Amino acid sequence: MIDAYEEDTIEQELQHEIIDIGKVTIIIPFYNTKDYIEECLNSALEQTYENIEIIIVNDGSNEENTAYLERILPRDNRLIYVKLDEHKGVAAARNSAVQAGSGEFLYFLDSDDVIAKNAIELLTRYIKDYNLILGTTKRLNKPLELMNIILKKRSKVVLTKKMYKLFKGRSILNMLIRRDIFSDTESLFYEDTDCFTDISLLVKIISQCEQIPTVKQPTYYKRLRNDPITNPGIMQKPNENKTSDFLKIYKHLHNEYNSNERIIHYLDLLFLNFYRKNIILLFKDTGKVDQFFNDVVSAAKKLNSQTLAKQPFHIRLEMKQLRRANIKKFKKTIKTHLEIRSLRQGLKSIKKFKIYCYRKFFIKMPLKEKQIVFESFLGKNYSDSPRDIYEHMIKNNLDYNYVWIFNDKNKKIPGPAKVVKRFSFKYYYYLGVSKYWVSNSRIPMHIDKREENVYLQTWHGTPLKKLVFDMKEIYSANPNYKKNFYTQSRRWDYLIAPNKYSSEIFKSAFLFEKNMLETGYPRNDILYRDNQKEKINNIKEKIGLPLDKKVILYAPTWRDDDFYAAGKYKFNLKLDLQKMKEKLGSDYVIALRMHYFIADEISTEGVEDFAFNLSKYDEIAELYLISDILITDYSSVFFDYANLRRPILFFAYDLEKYRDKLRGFYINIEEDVPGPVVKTSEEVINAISNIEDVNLEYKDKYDHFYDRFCSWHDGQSTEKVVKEVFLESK
Ligand code: C2G
Repeated sequence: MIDAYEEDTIEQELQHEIIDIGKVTIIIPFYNTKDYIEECLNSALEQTYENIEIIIVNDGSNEENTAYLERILPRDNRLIYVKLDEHKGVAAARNSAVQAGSGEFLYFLDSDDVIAKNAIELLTRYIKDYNLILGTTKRLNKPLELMNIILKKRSKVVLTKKMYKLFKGRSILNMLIRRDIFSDTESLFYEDTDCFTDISLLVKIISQCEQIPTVKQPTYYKRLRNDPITNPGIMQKPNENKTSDFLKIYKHLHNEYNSNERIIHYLDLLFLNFYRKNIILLFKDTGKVDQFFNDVVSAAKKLNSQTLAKQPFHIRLEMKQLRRANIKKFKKTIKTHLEIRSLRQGLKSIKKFKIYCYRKFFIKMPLKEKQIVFESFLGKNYSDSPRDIYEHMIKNNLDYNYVWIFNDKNKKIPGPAKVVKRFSFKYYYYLGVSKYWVSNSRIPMHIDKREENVYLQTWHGTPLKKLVFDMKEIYSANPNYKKNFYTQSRRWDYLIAPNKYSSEIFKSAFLFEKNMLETGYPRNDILYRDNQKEKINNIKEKIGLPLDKKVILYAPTWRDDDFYAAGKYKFNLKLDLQKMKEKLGSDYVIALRMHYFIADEISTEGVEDFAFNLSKYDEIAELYLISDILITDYSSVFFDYANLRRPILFFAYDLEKYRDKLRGFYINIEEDVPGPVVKTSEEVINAISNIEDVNLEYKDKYDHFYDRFCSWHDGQSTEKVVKEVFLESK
């Protein structure tokens, strides 16, 4: 039961000054986390509670990380640096820090997290005579300077006796612990596993505490490590490793505390929870049942029968079979369990039911060997390389059936393709039964492809801004970006590279190792084929642009940190359209083309005869053809536009933030791009008014740029791709 802490009385007694209750030892284990350590360390050093010591243990990090850490370690007599001679794991690192420390209180902080300045102050304020006090932990989901961390002198505090409720997260972070509840010689953390070593300290705590207060004000900010593939945190290890570690520590502690009812109850609940959340999923693969069966059996045999009796029927049944070591019956039950589980999931919503049908039925139906599903920019338009591939195939009467996916089910496109609405039943059906998928962006995570399926990923641009595994921090709406990207890109069989430079980057940024098609982009064939006055005028007429004016195309990209929700980004138009109209309106009009992630509607009010919002226009390549000048920022559009050898301006008003904080670039934008980098509307107007001078000034750079990024393009890229994927491999 949760009692209210005697908050009122305490508040009256509260002094605003900080009362020193003894030294706090803050323990930070460090293992190859150089990207985060400085913020972490600073947050510890800046504590408003001053009687602290900080012990940082370098747990055998590699040379680069060690050198970095030793370089940034500040000279501060509150800091103790312990260097282990080899990697021993977080438990050993923490144990050695506990030995090295002399504080009356212990506080554990991870080297990739940060604490609020008043974290220790709040905890010391409310610990009173308790052996331990917990703080509240939040997720660190933005760059630190953008986080609104509120510092308060006071907090609501609640007391609880329910140990499982408090410690079901199995973590000892963010709690102030009285050192003298442990004996001096005792080793606090179990060192024989990598994961779950916190549990060994938690059970010691449970044996010493009747009830525990929690400060409700957030004190600790936990980073979700964004790269579980190339740099995983401990708990981002594969489920197999976690399972064997969990079972090991569970059995070890069960033996050690077998006469302590409260601890056994806590451990058993942890085991049952872990079984339902992790082991069951691992057992989707029956090979894993064979591999882990004995280990799980010996754990299940330890369970207290009374705790087990309160579990749902199917868990009791599975535990019974495990305790009898009946693998045959267990496998059968587990199969039914998983079936029911996925059906139950499937019945939660229409969307989930469609996914259920996809996995259960559609991908098991006979494969249509001659059927291709196309999608471009997440179903938003009929465009880009998928469109060129499709049009080439129908023009050449290839013997295939075609399906196009759009958000708009009434979308009209040329040729015989069947149009299917994205995320409808038909969408799942066609993805399930068609042998080929052609897409220029990612197909959602939950659509795992069938083995025989061939997936051509055309991608959508030469990278300027860093991509996926070359990105350090992820500030976008989706914190699982890298993990999801990895899973999704494992499904790609072919990937198109527009130039040598991209081919190299795609290998590292996507960790792509399958078939790289070094053909150039199909989407750029049109720039060689249709670059003729008559065709250009036809497009202008179709759009409704005046034929007697030149066209400026403004096509910027999106900003990772400025969003309403995933895939729905904000955009603040910084170009002064009114002024541009005044200065340039007699010769030019401007076509505004927002990125497909932008949800904001761009206003052209007052300049309707000068500015045309073409954000919804299907094919940007047609806009390239009709424009005389391109203005962009960090969008990949300029790599394609350069095929036309027409002038490009870089309106990079937030260059420093974008380059240094949000993304980072592969090339030096100030040195390597084929046009001027400008920051204000005045500079844009000035450059356009003197465009001939700009052309002359950038001629050499442009030639060099063209050779490096455009030279694979000759108008034949589509044909090469089709030949490779749909003709040669037949
Ligand atoms: N695009 C567009 N209109 C814009 C910006 C982009 O139609 N205003 C289209 C172009 O085809 C462009 C593609 O979307 O090449 C990708 O846009 P980027 O701005 O480069 O951004 P992003 O979608 O993040 O892709 O390797 C390239 C990167 O993946 C970038």
